[in-house]
Amino acid sequence: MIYRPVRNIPVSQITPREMYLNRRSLMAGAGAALAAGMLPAPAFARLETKATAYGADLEPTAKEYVTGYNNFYEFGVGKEDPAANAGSLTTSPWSVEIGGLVAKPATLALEDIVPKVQEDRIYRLRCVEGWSMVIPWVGFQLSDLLAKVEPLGSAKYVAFETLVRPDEMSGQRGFFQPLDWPYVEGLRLDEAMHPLTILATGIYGEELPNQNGAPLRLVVPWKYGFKSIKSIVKITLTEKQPPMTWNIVLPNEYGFYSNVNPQVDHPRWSQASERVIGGGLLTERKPTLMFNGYEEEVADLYAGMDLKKFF
Ligand SMILES: Nc1nc2c(c(=O)[nH]1)N[C@H]1C(S)=C(S)[C@@H](COP(=O)(O)O)O[C@H]1N2
Ligand SMILES: [Mo]
Repeated sequence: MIYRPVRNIPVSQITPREMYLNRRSLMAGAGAALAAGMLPAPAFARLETKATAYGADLEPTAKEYVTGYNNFYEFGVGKEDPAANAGSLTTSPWSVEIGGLVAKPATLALEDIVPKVQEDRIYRLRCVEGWSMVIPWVGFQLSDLLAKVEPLGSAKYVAFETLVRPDEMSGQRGFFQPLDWPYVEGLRLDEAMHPLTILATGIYGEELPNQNGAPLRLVVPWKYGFKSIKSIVKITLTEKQPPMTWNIVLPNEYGFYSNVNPQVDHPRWSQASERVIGGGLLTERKPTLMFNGYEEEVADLYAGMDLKKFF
């Protein structure tokens, strides 16, 4: 995970909250950005959503940063690579194989997974590299999907896998491979069932751009961003703690829990503060909050645990 500064995004391109909430001004903003040659052209379908109180007090990061500064190694290791390369991914049709320790294993088409009306939820995203954004997701609780397949009493964890498709994922081609594919992640079952844990299909009220993990990605807002696995094709309920990509690569640096914690530093850098993406000055930093600001909601999950040991 290499730190690279945001480039080529003038302050004039920043999309304030009111602009994405108002379709007409959004289109005007996109039009101006297009004219300036700043944005890719695809028109994203509007999703049917209902408002929620999640993140009502948060100011979303400008869309250009959320869709232009990404980590998605399947499309390259640079922050601008996913936006440049992910357009080639076929996201429809899409299905997810759900199995393991469940009563009703199934391969479900995306249409049968996603509720007709989803929720708007604004969450903080804190990357382990030390930067953060605020993202207005469209999604639904992972617990709703898991309920459909009926987890067995023996299920203790949930494992996730991203698509492997070298012909469409440029970062999976070539001699140099930064990671082993598929990208894999996992949660404890109680973390997966927590109401804050969602599967997202959109941002800013519209379908996910491919670089953000279309058509279906996990969002676990109290954990470092790499837990929020993109473009999911497989979900498996397990008894044992499943492997996770960054722990396989660097086990001393990235643990299974990876809860955002300003008191537990990364071996190579402090996690006490974060660089706010789109905060105006590239250097703007703010203190990092325990569990990324979701302490009240999730602290109970870790009662009595040594969070330095279980990092
Ligand atoms: N499959 C997959 N999922 C992934 C990644 C990845 O490289 N591959 N990167 C992770 C990291 S490090 C972060 S910070 C978030 C970034 O999500 P965003 O680009 O939508 O902001 O996605 C996570 N999910
Ligand atoms: Mo990240």
